[in-house]
Amino acid sequence: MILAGGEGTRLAPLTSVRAKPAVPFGGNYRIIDFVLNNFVNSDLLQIFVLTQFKSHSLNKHMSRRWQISGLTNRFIDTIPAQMQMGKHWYQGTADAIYQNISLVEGLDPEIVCVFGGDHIYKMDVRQMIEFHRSYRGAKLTVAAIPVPVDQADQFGIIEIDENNRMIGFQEKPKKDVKTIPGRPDYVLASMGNYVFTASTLVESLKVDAEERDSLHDFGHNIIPKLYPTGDVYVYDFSTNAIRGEPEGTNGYWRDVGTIDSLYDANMDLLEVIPPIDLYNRHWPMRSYHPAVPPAKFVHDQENRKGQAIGSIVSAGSIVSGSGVYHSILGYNSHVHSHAHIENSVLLGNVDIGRGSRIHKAIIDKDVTIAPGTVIGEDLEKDKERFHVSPGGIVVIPKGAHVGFD
Ligand code: ADQ
Ligand code: ADP
Repeated sequence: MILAGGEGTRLAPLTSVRAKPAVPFGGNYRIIDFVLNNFVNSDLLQIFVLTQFKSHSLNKHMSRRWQISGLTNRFIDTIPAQMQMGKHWYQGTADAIYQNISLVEGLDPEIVCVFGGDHIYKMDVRQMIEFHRSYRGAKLTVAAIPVPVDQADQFGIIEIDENNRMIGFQEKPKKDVKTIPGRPDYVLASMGNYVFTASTLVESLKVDAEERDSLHDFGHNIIPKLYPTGDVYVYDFSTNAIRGEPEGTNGYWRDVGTIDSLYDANMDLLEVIPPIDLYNRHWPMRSYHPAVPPAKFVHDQENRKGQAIGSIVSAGSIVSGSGVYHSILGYNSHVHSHAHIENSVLLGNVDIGRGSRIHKAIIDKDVTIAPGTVIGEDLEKDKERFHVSPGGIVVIPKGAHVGFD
């Protein structure tokens, strides 16, 4: 069960038009492709993707690339919120699963994975399931990773004993945070990925559904109630190993919940040895690819070079008489003569006019930038027109026509 309904308000304006898992990432991908590839490459192919808010873009993406159904018992089904249990949308993540519990019961599985749909990482899910199975009587296993203590209020914070058993859990604590023994600057954070023994999941959700003051949320309600039974275990994600990934990149996981973290994770892909290798043939990264021509780099009429350095350029793009540096260009990005693009992410179908200069920007799809426009050099001025993140990233919303007035 992939939870793909998050509103993603902190990613506005990119999420004003689409759900967070549908936000384009890394030139060719959408955020949800990472978790889906994790399951497909782990050969786990009974997948429900639960959607709720602003799901049109996500649905389109799912049906174009990820729909499998038909002759076998393998499927990826996108499930919209259907008010199965009365006239209300999903109250919380646990309620999202509860409202679809008949899908689980219909398959009568031994184990159910409940994973978030909005993180950038590679995980061989089989290794986590094997870990869960290795503990007799395990009811739930939660994947975890160390994060700096100043981010503790964004995550479920875990305490474990020497046998990987969960002995404490605080959802997004504001104070009294338990740091990792011997590492006072770090806490052990839940990745929001759960492997449940199926009977435990069904039972816990049914009990929770009856509780009036519950938020019906895994982090707030289900886990705190379950771990005191002594049968909840914690999987150290950094032990997950994938063949062909660069050395030293184990444990790379990014919660791209804010503009700055989304930007940073995109920039990570530009490193010479990136923490996520999109070119690893042992872990193919599927996504939807429109039928567009190859990327092209041309000299303009004045014989000025069109070039991209330290960058990722997706198909359909043309860089003509202009320079693209340390940037990611999504599909059909057209960069005209004399333009200069640096440290930026173009999500696709963007037209950058002649002589424009773009620095540290995220430009959403279908944007046209007028010739001679400057973005990202005077942030005070940019703030009058655009969203500028705390880290100084200028975000141009989808469909904008910039600089034509
Ligand atoms: P958050 O990510 O803050 O914390 P939440 O906003 O509930 O938790 O989202 C969890 C997942 O569920 C996301 O993938 C989101 O897209 C999805 N989701 C949210 N509302 C949904 C809905 N109504 N329908 C369908 N899907 C929905 C959680 C845990 C923390 C943990 C972090 C790790 O609660 O303990 O540390 O994830 O990021
Ligand atoms: P400029 O960057 O000089 O403002 P354009 O972006 O309009 O100009 O085009 C520059 C060059 O890009 C053209 O000379 C042509 O070689 C190439 N080009 C433009 N459009 C296409 C296309 N649809 N298919 C292939 N090549 C194209």
